[in-house]
Amino acid sequence: MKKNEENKMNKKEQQLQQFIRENEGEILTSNEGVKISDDENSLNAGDRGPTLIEDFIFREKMAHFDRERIPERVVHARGYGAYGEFELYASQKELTMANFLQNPAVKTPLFIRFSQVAGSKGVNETNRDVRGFAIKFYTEEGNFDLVGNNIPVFFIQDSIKFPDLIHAVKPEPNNEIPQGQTAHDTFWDFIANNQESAHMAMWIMSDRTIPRSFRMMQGFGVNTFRLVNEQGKSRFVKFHIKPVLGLRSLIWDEAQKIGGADSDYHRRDLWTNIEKGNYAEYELGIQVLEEEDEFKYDFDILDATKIWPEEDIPVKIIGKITLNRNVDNVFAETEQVALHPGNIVRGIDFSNDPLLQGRLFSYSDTQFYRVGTNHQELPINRPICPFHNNQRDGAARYIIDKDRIAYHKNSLAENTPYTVPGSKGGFVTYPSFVEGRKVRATAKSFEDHFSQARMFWNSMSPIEKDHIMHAFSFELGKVQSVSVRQQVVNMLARISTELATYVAKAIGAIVPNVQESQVTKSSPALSLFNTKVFPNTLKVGVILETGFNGRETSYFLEQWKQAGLQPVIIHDELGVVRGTDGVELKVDDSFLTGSPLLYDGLYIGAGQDVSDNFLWKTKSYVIETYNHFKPIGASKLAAPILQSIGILGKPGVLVEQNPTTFANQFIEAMTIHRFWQRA
Ligand code: HDE
Repeated sequence: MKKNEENKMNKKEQQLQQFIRENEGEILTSNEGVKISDDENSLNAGDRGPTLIEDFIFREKMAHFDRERIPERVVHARGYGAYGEFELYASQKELTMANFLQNPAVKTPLFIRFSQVAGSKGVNETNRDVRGFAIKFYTEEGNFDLVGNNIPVFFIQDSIKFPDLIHAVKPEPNNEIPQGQTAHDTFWDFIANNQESAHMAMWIMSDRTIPRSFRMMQGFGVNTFRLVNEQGKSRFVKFHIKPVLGLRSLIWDEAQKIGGADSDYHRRDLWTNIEKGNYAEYELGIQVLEEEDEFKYDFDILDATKIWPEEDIPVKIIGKITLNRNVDNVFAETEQVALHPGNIVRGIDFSNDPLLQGRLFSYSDTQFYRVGTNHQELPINRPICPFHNNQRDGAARYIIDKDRIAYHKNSLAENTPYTVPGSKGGFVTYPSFVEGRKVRATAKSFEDHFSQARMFWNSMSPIEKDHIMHAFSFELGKVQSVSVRQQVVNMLARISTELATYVAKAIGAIVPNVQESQVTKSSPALSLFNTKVFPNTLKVGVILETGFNGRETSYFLEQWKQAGLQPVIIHDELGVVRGTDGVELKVDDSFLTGSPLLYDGLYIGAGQDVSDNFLWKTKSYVIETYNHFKPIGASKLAAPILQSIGILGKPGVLVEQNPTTFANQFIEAMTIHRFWQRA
């Protein structure tokens, strides 16, 4: 509990304290409390004889171990979480009676679990995939879960198709290949034959699905919800989460290779930065739509394959989320957390969005199966406000309800626990009007699958378009079925001829003679390059050879740290590296343990004499960094290395002339992060 030592505990942390056990320095016992004298030898009949069944110590230890795993989530299996809090900027009383959105002085504890959708629990973390962005707000009036993704739209419109989508994206069942990837036949077959996916397909082929860090990606509630105020007025709402550091992504070549260099890349980034006090920060925003404007747009506001363009319906920023504490135990907290879009509080309500409606069943259903009947009692899941009801028993019941009465209505306990009306804080469903025949049908207003896909394409910068074309070419290039490849190109041709032509050429398909979408609208907010970015927490690999300029390098390191960058000292071997002026620096990574993939930029400080090994390794680091468009800086003595590779004077390649100017120029280059002109 690092953060607690510094700050006062919030209510959730106080609650968790009761369940935390520390074992260091304690006597080893069984779960029944019996002190154990030997934990290494089973009880045998003679020292070469069989184990005796009476060995209760062995039996308990092994039986518990045999049951250590619970089923992994059927989707979003690999995930990583942290605690934090939400600060409201100003009361949202006008819009909602949600208790946690009333008073800016009250901080709401929360837990976030980031995840990958398709892979199993052990999948590498830089695969191209949607990232889950799910928040549990522990409000004073119960838990509100915002179970979102880092992409604002979804593949399908009706949740009954979710099992089909997931069967298509998961590894193919006959050979269980490929793990956590969309680059295979069944996935693209699904997309081509369920054309409502067209818009989402554009998003997942963009750089959004290979984020640089959980701390540098957006979150979206995706579904349309309602906000309801004290006067009973309801408005439609979409939730947004925007990272304070801005948006950054990996590039595809890098993402694939990082999978090998560090398959825990994202969790390591989050965990390490929180440990260092570089807390992850985001702002919570809402798009609010008056009920009377429900039919004002050329898309249906209940259709989860559509965004509400920010230029038409602005995002109002209402507060800040800070992740400031790592979990103590990943299983107890991150694995057992049960996030559910159906967990809403007074002041928030559902819309008729058919994707949301089905989700409301699925999450708690899977949690009853995955975690158990009493999953809501677990420390990570229980609310911070009092909770009382007549639900009883079930496997692993933890609470001991003392009362005789477990039914409603009763006279023996004066009908307690008692219900309260809306005016006293009871949850009252918003009485929206519904009418219609029972039908299995999709609304006509859900039929346009291509306009927003085209708008997304129109909104991309040339670099982003290039990446999307490349991503489609890669993914479809992995598809074996010529027919599926062609079907996807046929679909792309309805979005953009330029896109379809590029991809068709790359994968040996033909461009069909269909009309591309005529939509000319764009939404600048969709481009990754239109957010303000900061250099903070980016990593600079600092390669130093013995005899490097001690005084100048120390100055650079100081300046870069002050700008929020994280220098990592790299040398042939671990230990220390010695420079001039008596400067000695601790080596963080050797060429062997490090990798140019893991730094956001590189600086090289050479000495008068440069060993062949240093030259060789440095060159390979520089070439990889250059190919990934990242900044490269060099001391005067190291400049010949860059010259020998032929990159002196190229964009984002800086050689020190004057220490002060160089330190600053390098910070600017790190802020830019990618020098696409090199392409
Ligand atoms: Fe989920 N989803 N989902 N999903 N989802 C689950 O619930 C489901 C959808 C999302 O970190 C499951 O507890 C259906 C959209 C996240 O624990 C399951 C549909 C969005 C997480 C489930 C969707 C999401 C899940 C699996 C179609 C973005 C991880 C384990 C309507 C708004 C939460 C679990 C965590 C997890 C069902 C679509 C986000 C099976 C039926 C749209 C972030 O219940």
